[in-house]
Amino acid sequence: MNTAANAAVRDRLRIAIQKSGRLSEPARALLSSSGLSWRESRDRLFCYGESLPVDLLLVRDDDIPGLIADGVCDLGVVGRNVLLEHAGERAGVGASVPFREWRSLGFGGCKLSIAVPEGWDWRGAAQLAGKRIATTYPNQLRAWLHEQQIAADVVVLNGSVEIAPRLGQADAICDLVSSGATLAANQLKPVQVILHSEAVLVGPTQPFDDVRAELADLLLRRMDGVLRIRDSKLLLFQAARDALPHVLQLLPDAEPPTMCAVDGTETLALQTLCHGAMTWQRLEDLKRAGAHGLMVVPVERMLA
Ligand code: PRT
Ligand code: ZN
Repeated sequence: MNTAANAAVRDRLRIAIQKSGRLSEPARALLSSSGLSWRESRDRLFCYGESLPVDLLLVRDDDIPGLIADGVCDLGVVGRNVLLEHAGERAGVGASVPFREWRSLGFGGCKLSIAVPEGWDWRGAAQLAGKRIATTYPNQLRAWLHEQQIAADVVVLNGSVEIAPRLGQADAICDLVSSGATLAANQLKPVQVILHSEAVLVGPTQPFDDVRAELADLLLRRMDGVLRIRDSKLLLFQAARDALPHVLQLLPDAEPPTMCAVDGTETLALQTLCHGAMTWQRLEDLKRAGAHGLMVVPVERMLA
């Protein structure tokens, strides 16, 4: 890649996200909740940032680590599985790994797992010794086999890994699983997770040394605010002072509350940010413990 040409864009931040696929909509939603907006180009590969000098490049997810390594993009949103596979590939040929995970983003969750035919009586990883395992993630599979001190053949495929055992290409597979329906449809069962994956924000290992540092900081602060309140609600209620310890015991996922006394009484009015789900059941439990006037309020933005 021509890094000299890229030097001309250093006053703007460029983020690579998946053009179309599982991560593209949630990645866009997260970035727009963080206050970014764009003007889309006609070919929809490049979106020019309007509210901030932060542009989007829409690409295949597998290209994202390379684009960051080459300095074409500054940040990216990609599955941890893809990031680690590329890191393993670079490390395998003695190249440096100039990118790393900056944040986990809480969507695109799945597991990179070993799966075997349903008929196997699975007793542990040692059973894989001498077997052929088909995967599109050879670097992570080899690293895991090495860690487990298992000698097995890694069969590298580009896709449709789940049919490899039926075609006689492999004895087992190592692939991404979310609901498990694809494995079941192919008479396979997951037996061993080798990576818990989700979408992550990837960025360079070295900090930026120009205006992009401030832009990246601003974006991270906003993203942290969005991620923090994603499932959070503001809870308002009143309780008698002596009922408070019991009520607060039921709120282990809440921030320390702000409290004030209701004039001339032993009652306190409280507000607190709760990070877990605020179900009817929880509200009824709180009421039984002495809280009243309970109100659950959605939180739109938060800046710590
Ligand atoms: O075109 P491009 O290369 O950009 O897209 P892609 O086809 O490589 O990626 P895409 O959109 O399928 O997935 C993008 C990312 O989503 C992956 O890298 C993972 O980080 C994440 N993700 C989350 C998943 C899944 N869940 C998932 N279930 N990626 C793939 N799958 C596959 C799984 O392997 C199975 O074959 O989806 C199928 C259905 O899964 P089950 O278990 O629900 O049946
Ligand atoms: Zn891909």
